[in-house]
Amino acid sequence: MKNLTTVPTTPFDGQKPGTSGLRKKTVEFMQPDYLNSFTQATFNAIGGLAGKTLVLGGDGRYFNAAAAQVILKMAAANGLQKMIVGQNALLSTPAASNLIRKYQADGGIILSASHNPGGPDEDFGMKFNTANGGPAPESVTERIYSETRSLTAYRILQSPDVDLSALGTRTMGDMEIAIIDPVSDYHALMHQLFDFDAIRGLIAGGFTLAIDAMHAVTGPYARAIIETDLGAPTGTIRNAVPLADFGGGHPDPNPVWAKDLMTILFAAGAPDFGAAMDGDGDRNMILGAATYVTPSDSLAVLAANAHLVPGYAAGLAGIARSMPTSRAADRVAEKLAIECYETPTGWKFFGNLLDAGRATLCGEESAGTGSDHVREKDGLWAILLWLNIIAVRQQSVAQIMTDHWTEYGRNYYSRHDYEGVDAAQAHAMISEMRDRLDSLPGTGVEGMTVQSADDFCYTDPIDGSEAANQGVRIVFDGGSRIVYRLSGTGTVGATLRVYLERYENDPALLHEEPQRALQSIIKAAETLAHIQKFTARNAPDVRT
Ligand code: VG1
Ligand code: CO
Repeated sequence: MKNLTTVPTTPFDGQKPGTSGLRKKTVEFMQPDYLNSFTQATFNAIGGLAGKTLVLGGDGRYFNAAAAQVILKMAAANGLQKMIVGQNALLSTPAASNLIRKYQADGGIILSASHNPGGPDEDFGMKFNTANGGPAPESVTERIYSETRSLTAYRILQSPDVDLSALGTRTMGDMEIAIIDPVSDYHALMHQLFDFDAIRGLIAGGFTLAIDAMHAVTGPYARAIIETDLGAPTGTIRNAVPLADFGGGHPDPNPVWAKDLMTILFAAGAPDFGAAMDGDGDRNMILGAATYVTPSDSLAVLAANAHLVPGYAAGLAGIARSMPTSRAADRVAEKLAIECYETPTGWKFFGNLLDAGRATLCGEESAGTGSDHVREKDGLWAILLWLNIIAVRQQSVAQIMTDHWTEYGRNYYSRHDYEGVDAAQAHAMISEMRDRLDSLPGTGVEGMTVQSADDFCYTDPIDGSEAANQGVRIVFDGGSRIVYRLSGTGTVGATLRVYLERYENDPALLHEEPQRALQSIIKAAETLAHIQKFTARNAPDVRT
């Protein structure tokens, strides 16, 4: 190939993918050869690119477009046959997953640091998805990391940038580049799952919505589907234009970062339904008028009602949730007499269960819900599933929640995050807890007795692979639970996540304020782990 260069390089430290790809400060990603080295390591780890097809796109954050050009030139130099790219290098994570599956690509590269803020002083990220459309499993990310440790050179084509703003087919060297509309294939997939006429009727009947795309990638998707197709008024989608810095916010759909939306939904004359999605479109927050639905409850409600929706009318094969996610979904699975799987944090652990047809719905407490329609969590899908269920049940979000808790009881739930704390201290806290696990069962804390204490170790039921040290969990008599784990997506210091849960089925106690309902669990979490001492904080930064 003409103009092909092989550039010598030396390994960069710390190119180890975390919970969801490699996530670093943007300046770190932009230093000479950094992106190139990680890209070459990824290509090497999957056995080269000759004759293959990949999908490429990102969430539109700062450096997205420039990084896409580098990856194209490197893919061409590495012998890729075809790259399917979203117009302007944009693709939501679930849309990328769909494209990989639909066009039987060999995998895909998603440029995103998801819910982390973007911009020159913020975060950038890169994820590799495999041919099933899902995040690379640990066996693959380990291979990528090991390639980064021994890399001596990368290959790149000296070529002008490709204009990614116009749809159509181009070539670069011997590689074909198909520039496609990022929305249309995803939009078609949604039509296969949902009753659009029913949702259209709901909206035409006066049901009002406010959807916050948080200046991230889902704006164009939500506009095409919810405004143009389903008939919601223009302006229903807020912050709908993707911006390189997400307007200066964290594109994280929770009550703290989507505060403006919360205010609207909790004000007089609030819309009937509210939702927000994250940077790369895989997370969702669901709200009703004066109602916040915790992600764990959302999974349970969706599982209990999915049969009302065409795509799931045949019922669910099983449910899967990440370990720290509340056990509300387990109660639904029990009633449906289907399996409920408990996996480590991170969507990659759902892939085998979905591929094997063992689970239909999956969810995480961090605002991720999805199904076997793709191999990623999917924010807009979750919104449409809620809307379809509401259209059938003709009830408000608040009424659906009350009915659910009356039937199943309520798993009060909250996550407390201590962000950017001293990493050594955070690790010391976890390791001290680990050392004491064996001595905890039978002891009393804040009036409760510890029933079991362990560090979650997962054995994949399909391929037998193991993932150890996935979070310290303390379970009390009566089913209350505390989980401690360190984030694998942060880029500064360490982030400690403390997950708190208590089950309640007294009909008179189903509408408490969650922080109050969890008071003794919150105290027990401090008593057991000395969070204040290790984090040097007297309160969490974020409570969701
Ligand atoms: C967080 C969430 C986890 C989610 C991951 C990626 O990971 O807790 O549930 O799968 O982000 O989501 P961690 O390791 O920081 O707790 V996303 O939307 O950033 O791709
Ligand atoms: Co995300």
